[in-house]
Amino acid sequence: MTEVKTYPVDPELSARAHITPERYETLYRQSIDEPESFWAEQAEQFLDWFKPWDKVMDYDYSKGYIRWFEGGELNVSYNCLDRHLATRGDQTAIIWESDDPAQDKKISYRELHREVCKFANVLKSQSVKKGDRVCIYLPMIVEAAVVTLACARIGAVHSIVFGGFSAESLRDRIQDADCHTVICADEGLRGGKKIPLKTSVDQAVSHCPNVKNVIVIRNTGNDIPWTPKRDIWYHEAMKTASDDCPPETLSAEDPLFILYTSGSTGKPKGLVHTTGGYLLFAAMTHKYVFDYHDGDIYWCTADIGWVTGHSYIIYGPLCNGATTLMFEGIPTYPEPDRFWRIVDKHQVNIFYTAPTAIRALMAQGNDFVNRTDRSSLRILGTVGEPINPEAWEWYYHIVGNERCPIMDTWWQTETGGILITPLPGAIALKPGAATLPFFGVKPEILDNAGNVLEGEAEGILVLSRPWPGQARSIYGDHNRFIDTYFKNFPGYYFAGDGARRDRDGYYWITGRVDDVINVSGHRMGTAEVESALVLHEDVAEAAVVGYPHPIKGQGIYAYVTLNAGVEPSETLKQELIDLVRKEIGAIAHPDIIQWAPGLPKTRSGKIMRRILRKVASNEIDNLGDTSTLADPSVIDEIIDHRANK
Ligand code: 6R9
Repeated sequence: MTEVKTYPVDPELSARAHITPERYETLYRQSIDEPESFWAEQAEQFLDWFKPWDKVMDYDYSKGYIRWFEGGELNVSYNCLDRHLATRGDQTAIIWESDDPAQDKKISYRELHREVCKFANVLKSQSVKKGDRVCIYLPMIVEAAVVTLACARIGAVHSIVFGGFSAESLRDRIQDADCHTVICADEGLRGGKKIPLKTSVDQAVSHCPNVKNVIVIRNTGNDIPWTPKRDIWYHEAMKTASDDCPPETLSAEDPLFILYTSGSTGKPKGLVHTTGGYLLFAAMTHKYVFDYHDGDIYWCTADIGWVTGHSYIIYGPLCNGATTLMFEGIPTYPEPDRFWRIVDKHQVNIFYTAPTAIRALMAQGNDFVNRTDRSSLRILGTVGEPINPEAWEWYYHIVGNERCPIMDTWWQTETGGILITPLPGAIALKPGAATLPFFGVKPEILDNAGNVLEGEAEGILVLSRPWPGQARSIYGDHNRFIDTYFKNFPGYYFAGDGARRDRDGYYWITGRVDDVINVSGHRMGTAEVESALVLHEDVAEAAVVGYPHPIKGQGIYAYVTLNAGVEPSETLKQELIDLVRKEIGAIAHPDIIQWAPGLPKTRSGKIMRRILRKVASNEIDNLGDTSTLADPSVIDEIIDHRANK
């Protein structure tokens, strides 16, 4: 391994940072040695409780049993809104930047509080009660934050579905969580293109007899189909709603939201996050990882449909009383300087985005960056996938002018918040490394047999302690929760990622060790894409793997075996791509389809994906052990016709 460059902590930044190197050492040690007192102190410092907890934490991983602050009572929307009114009622809570660069708006804490209270009353008037699930299918508009916080205010459990998912995916998620209420917009707007959200909701809901209400936000104002009685205009309902809505008292372990994510097998799983621990962890990581100070303008470019949007656009920043920027559009519209123009326009200090966006913008050349100022920036962040050192260096030198440290934050939907990350004033950086664990987080590296590896090592990343933001279950299937995360390596949370620890104890995430791929930072189960492909009547079998893609990180490579007698054609390829778009959404469309008369299988009939991955990556010199193949000739045919030569 060649020596990598280290970027030391900037002393000036450290001098004003919440966490210095010494403080990191002390607090980290306390968080591991005396977790109960550590987390009790944090919970008192970060949150307002209606009633204190009886017990800080309790867990038994063999049962997937995790509890934090049991007996404690609080309300998330109270913590994100009401308690700020006295001191920062007029401060901007959300800066909204439209897809159209000519439009933006600012909403203060007082205004946001009022809107949330009103919409909470609208939900109540539609008989939505504590514990009911509400599906949210919205673009990046201010109302998305309003309705999310309104659910939290009355204790309804939100299930936000990314607006890029198809009607079929939406239907599955509405059904799985048994939502009776759906909130959507007429249309979304991204890069000047309209996204027909209401039409998708109509299609989805036609298979969901339990859905009683669809609340529609007027966004683009275009005509949309309407089902009287079931459909309600948001603006009309809000007109008459009272703005007086006391927050519901919730237990720390009451569910706050469900969020679906992909696994290596089966359908997407609805991870359940609860109230007290989640909010504490989101707020605390937001403050320390980004060294957030009062008055900072903070921008996370994620979509609220992903966990990053939940924790780091809405809950973490608002709980800390921050000004959080919400952007409706895309980085390249109208031009690839859009991010940096927004940074200048709103004087953004903290900027958090995904490696795929950085790579896409890097490919457009430096001029788009250099023609902007960006001097307001102080801290940069990335999330979603490993960042390659070239992209890291570009982000650091070109975007940040060598002034802004980069927080490469490793975490997951399941973890609720950031687990492995640098801290701006405390931890020296190495391009491509997620560096060190956050407080209370204890990573270990295991070999395949589950033995703990010490010192410099590479293997499977697991966590040996619970942390407050950890998911508590999979909605409706607690056994799957246990099987997925706690069975393979008893006593640990199994994250599904591999990692290497270097001699400084730094963690380098090496990517998924299961059949999950990461396309532009979007997590996808290869099994889901395969299930969509085999729905086509001409397809006998399909195997999907990831391959290295210069912008997306990983691209989707599908090997497809057609039924006997079916001729491959470009038209058929397009039909298959359209089918995946329809079943899952555009984010899952295969980049490459290779017709494969046969797939490499073991004698027991298991597809040998390891080999397919190598062929897709054009690593054909070292296919590894092929002795268990039932029919070795299949490989030659697949290699001859591979797409990436
Ligand atoms: C927050 C989020 C989780 C998966 C995770 C890992 C990958 C996320 C990363 C990273 C390397 C980072 N991942 N951050 N890999 N370095 N800084 O992305 O959640 O959508 O659930 O994806 O993303 O593979 O397991 P989610």
